[in-house]
Amino acid sequence: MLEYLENDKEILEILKLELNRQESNLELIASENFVSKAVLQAAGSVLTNKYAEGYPGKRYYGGCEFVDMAENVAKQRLKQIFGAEYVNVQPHSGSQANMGVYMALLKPGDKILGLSLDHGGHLTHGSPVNFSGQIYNAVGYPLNEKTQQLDYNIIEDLAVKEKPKLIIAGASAYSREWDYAKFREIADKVGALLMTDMSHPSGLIAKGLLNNPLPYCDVVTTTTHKTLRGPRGGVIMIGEGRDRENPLGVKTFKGDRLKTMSELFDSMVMPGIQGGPLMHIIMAKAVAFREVLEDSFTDYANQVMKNAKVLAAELMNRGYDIISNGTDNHLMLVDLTQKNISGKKAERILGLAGITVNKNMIPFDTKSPFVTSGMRIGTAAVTTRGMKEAEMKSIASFIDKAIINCDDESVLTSINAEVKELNSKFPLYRQ
Ligand code: DSN
Repeated sequence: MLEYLENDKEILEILKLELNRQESNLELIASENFVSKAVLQAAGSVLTNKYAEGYPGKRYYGGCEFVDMAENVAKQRLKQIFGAEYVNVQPHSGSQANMGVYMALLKPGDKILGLSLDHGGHLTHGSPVNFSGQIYNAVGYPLNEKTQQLDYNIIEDLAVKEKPKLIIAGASAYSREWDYAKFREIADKVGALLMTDMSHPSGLIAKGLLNNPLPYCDVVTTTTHKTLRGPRGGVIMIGEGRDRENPLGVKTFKGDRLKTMSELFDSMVMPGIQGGPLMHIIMAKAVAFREVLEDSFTDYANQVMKNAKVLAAELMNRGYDIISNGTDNHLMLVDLTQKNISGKKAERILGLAGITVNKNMIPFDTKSPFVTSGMRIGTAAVTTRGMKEAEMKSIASFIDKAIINCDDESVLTSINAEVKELNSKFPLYRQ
């Protein structure tokens, strides 16, 4: 496909550099993955040309008969994956999906309760630097300091004290399972709505390897590009039998008081917060959803989790503290305090060794978010390349060697060569 860029050498060169980076580095960022060539083809298709504001059968533009078909296929496949009664596949991102939900259900100033950002939560779950913390009155629940895990007593006590309108489950950097039934119980006790943002583990939930929040929540959002391995984007879902009357009586921008949550979500995503949907991305979401429905995706998701467990165990064997002592999903948070290196420096020197991670705050971190005491590691992308337990052992040893020799550039360069050698056995797009 690169031949069409021959006339734009400047951009062609940048694209080749990025392709080469993805092929030759070890991608351990927990929120990233590599899409199939089929997803790439749909994302790069002529559907990018089409304006389709509205929804299938109710658009503001002519010529939408075929993009309507693409959106309907995406919706039907997504419903099948998670057992959803209602889905909206138009949000451009996870943030847009969450914004659509909040603005549909809440009024400015309403209280929301989500996992604190510095304990693994997400920006859009109430961080003061994000719209969610500016428009709404956000309270964060912490992890238990001793177990470094969710503590339902703490969450319940906070919910009782704060009486939020909306409780948010889900995280960006939390490696353990969620008890959605317990969250439902807490939400019911205080009369709150319950939302889960399952962006990180949704691909694992899709195959029944982790608890499914849809039967317990009023609404569930996810991005489509992490463990779900689709194009960048977001979706909103309501589980079977869970759509209900506009719970808090919020009105649309037009002043209508819509009848149900699903009507509110549709109206809030478009025209409320977005204009024309990205129809090429919606078609790419449909392609990815079909891949998720295949049996081979169960093998993939299982391997992602096995790989994460092995990588965590191998790092712990080498004296690394893993927050909560392990992982139930695709990621782990490494506390680097004992290794006398900050997350910032670890990210930089691992980069020199050809290993891509992100610095991350650990619960009760004493360092700033720009420095941090930890790093987050995920196995979704390397598993897509076909890597298994043996390669996880090599990766743990590369990481350890790089951290031990963090000030020795020649060692980092030699690890980089070993990383390239390993990756050459697991080609991505060049096969
Ligand atoms: N930036 C994503 C992550 O890394 O988890 C979430 O938005």
